[in-house]
Amino acid sequence: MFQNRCATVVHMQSQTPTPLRGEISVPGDKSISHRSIMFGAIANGVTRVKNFLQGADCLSTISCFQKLGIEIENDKTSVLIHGKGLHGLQPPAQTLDVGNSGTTIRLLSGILAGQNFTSELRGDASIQKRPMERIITPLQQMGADITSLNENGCAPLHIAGRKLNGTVYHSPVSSAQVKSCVLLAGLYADGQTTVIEPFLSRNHTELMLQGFGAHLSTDGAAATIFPDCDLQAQEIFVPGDISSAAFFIAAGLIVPGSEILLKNVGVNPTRAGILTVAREMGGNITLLNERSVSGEPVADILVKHSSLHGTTIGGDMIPALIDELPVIAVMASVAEGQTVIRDAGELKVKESNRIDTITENLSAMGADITATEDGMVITGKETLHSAVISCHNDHRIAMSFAVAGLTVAGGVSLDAPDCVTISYPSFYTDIDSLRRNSE
Ligand code: SPQ
Repeated sequence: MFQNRCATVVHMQSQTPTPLRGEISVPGDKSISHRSIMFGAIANGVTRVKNFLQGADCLSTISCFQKLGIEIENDKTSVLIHGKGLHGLQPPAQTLDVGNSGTTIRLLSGILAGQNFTSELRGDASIQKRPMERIITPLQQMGADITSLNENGCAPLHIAGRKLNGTVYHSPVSSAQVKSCVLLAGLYADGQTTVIEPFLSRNHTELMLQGFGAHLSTDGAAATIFPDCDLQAQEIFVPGDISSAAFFIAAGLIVPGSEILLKNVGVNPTRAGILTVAREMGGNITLLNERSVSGEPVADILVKHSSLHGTTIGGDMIPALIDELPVIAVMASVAEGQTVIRDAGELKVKESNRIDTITENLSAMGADITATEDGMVITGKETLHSAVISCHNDHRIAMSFAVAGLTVAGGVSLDAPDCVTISYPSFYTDIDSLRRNSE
């Protein structure tokens, strides 16, 4: 059984792994949940959000906007945001605490840069190491007064809001957080603002802002926003998070005898790279009941245990699966042959340096993995072995290695199992329910 209250997650009793069988609905999408609060707060009227992710990161976003004078009611089945329009935020009485959430600090900075008041943003130990010059540079190009209060250029941030000017920004990284920060600042600028990325990153901001009535156009990896449009409140149903579904896609593929139906998962092509890669590796994955919900493509995903083989992942595929690379690495470590992951240097600046934390932990489990400057090379083995996993308080590392543990006799021990609450509070319960169906 899984035990999520203590520092161990143990796959016990039998020497053969227990299959995962049955259906689950993973929680709401984290990226869309954050954006629903932010855009609802600066829209006119009451935005109602269903299937909102009640994870720690999204609760940090709610708390920041409450401190900015927005009334938000969260009864866990729906969230009501009493929006006050583009110019309705109030000066916060205290520092805004984003916790562990990169999305909150980067997108919120874009909004705060154009206000007529000053604010400060801080976060936890991980946030204080994540790069902020990637948003400071374009915001300063727009005339913003934003500075890092940390000698390493990271949070805390100090923002003295003021009128901004429109710009054309060529981002050196494909990052939805940078793009969204600049587009949100563009709402408060004189003239239009364009962001151009090397490769298109997740496009929830563009789709949702258009849904809220913003004047925004896109052309490939470029997005342009026109200022001073009025946003109008929306009814939003948040689809299941494909980044959370990814753990069960991987588990379903690599644990013998498994068959899992994942209901109501967002399959936006800018997020769904794991489906392409898993199929390229020989994964048996079927999309059922494909439909559109609140402007986002959604499907049920049927996954069956499969014999996987290695593949190469890089270039424009990376932004569409950046958060899934830890669990893809786990899949690769038990696939036949070699998997090469390149162009993924962004992994180094997530909640942990994920190139290092994946390599450290897969090596501890006996995998054949070599870290490279921008990725890793993994040669699959028939089996891994039990190990103690250093999560580095990174939710995606914890869940990826919980999945790796499902394939080995004796399972794995996680040193920080509770960090999954950042994005998937019911993760262990969902694994338990699928394993119980095999008993
Ligand atoms: O919000 P945070 O902490 O940055 O979360 C992560 C994650 O693994 O959950 C990254 F560590 O997701 C990011 C993602 O990597 C969420 C996100 C978004 O909602 O816009 C975009 C991606 O980051 P980036 O820097 O590539 O834009």
